[in-house]
Amino acid sequence: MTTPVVLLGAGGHAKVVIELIRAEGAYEVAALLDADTTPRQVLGLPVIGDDDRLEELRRQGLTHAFVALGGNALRLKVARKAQALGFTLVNAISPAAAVSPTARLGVGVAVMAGAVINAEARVDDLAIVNTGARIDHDCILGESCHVAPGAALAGCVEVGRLAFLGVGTAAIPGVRIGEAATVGAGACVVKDIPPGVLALGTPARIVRTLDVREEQK
Ligand code: JB2
Repeated sequence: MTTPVVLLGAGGHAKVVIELIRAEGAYEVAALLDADTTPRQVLGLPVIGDDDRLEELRRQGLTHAFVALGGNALRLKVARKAQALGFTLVNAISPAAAVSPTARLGVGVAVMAGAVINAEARVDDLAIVNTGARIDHDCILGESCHVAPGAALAGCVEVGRLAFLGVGTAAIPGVRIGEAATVGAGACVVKDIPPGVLALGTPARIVRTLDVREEQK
């Protein structure tokens, strides 16, 4: 018996999440809600409206949701709305990911195929560990952060909430990446990155401070 789940978001990230949920088999996507309500299907599932329909779906008895939006701040905002309406956030963990039994995962977390999460790592609510990302022992991934495909974090790295590490980012043991910081694709982080900055290159250097309104992907 599978539990129906509402998916918030119907873009590229949602496609990946739908297939994760199908592969896991514990949940079944019952409906897609998206800001763009143009009638369409995503992987055979209809978009039935926008987030304003959440309340009605909750009244109809749906209890579980997943926020499949890549933007970190947006994912957090929409998740809070769903939780306030009484939805339980589920995780979407690929059966092809290797998650240590001693790792601790929050709720609303996405872990894509090929990702590795090692011993006693902590992955907070709404984090994305994308395809093939490697998170070594004792790392801490903050709320609604996103570690993009192929990133490699050595042991004890801390990623702040809402931070984004681009494709192929590397980080040496124990470095801390601040809240809402963005590390550009392919950068190598060898010392702490403060909150709210864009850092690029190898070794990663701060390029500028990010505007708080800049949406991170
Ligand atoms: O408030 C919202 C909202 N705002 C935009 N609520 C809901 N339910 N949906 C919202 N959207 C919708 O998010 C847009 O109408 C659009 O359909 C979708 C974003 O789609 P897109 O493909 O641009 O991005 P994504 O968030 O699905 O995926 C991004 O992040 C992933 C992690 C992309 O950068 C992907 O390439 C990446 N893998």
